[in-house]
Amino acid sequence: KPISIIGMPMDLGQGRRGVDMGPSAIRYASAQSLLEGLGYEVEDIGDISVPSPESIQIGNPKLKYLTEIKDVCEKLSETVSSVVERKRFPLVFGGDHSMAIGTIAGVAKHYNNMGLIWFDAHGDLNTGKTSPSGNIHGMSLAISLGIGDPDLVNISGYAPKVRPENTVIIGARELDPGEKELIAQLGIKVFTMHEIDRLGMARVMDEAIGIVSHDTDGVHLSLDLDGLDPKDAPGVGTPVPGGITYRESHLAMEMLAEAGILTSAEFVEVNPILDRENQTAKVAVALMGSVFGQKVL
Ligand code: DIR
Ligand code: MN
Ligand code: MN
Ligand code: MN
Repeated sequence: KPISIIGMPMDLGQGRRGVDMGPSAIRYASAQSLLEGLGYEVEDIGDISVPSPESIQIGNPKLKYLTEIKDVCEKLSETVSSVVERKRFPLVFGGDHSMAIGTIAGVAKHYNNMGLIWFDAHGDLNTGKTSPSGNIHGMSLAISLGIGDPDLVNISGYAPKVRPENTVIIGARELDPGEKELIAQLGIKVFTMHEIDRLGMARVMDEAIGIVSHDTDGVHLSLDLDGLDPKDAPGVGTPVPGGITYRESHLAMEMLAEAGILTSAEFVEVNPILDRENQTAKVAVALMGSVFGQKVL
């Protein structure tokens, strides 16, 4: 399938500058030529326009930059949706994880029942009530499940976007109290670092693929680079030690490629300002290679 790249230079969903440069950093790491080398037809649609935090007001401290995040996620949703309509694979570069609200809104309306893989050190299952930070990047999975601020939950005019039984979280190692409650309440399958250590990534991915592809007609991958260990992906705003290794993450992507289930993907939270020589964008691009079928032999 042909691929359409979309850049989302979003940094309003969290507190550290520089993640708006993530899409540029990923392009600089030669994403497009790698994918073309694998035989794909690739177009780059360019960036969604996002206002800089200096030019706007924070607003409600429990839902920082709510109005602007809603507006730019609506725009991203429309762009992603038109890519799906054109029978192309949307591949979105970020940008902080609040952008997933827009990406998922744009893809999920094209499926009756979409599966979702949330690869992250965090749950992103807070709401304005439970969030310790007020940062919307820590709420984007809850919002996609229909829980949280109605303005965000109803982006693109429908809710919820995905169901908890079709959602898996992989790599979690830092969850807030409200997020743990929501996981128990909704019954979301979470493969924490404990399960990855104990079962191994191969078995975790077998189970995860089984869950997200059961009775679904599309699967979205939302990959937060902080799911990886900070040694392998240092250029992220909220690093948490003890993460998924470079090799484990490749195996996960290779198994997704083999399963052939993905219909859209986003690579988020790349912050080149906090990075060492663009290592994190390079890892993101290498993982995209595996997602799109690159093999050693
Ligand atoms: C934290 C951090 N749970 C919050 N979340 C992050 O602010 O809600 N998500 N960093 O990726
Ligand atoms: Mn995240
Ligand atoms: Mn995270
Ligand atoms: Mn199912």
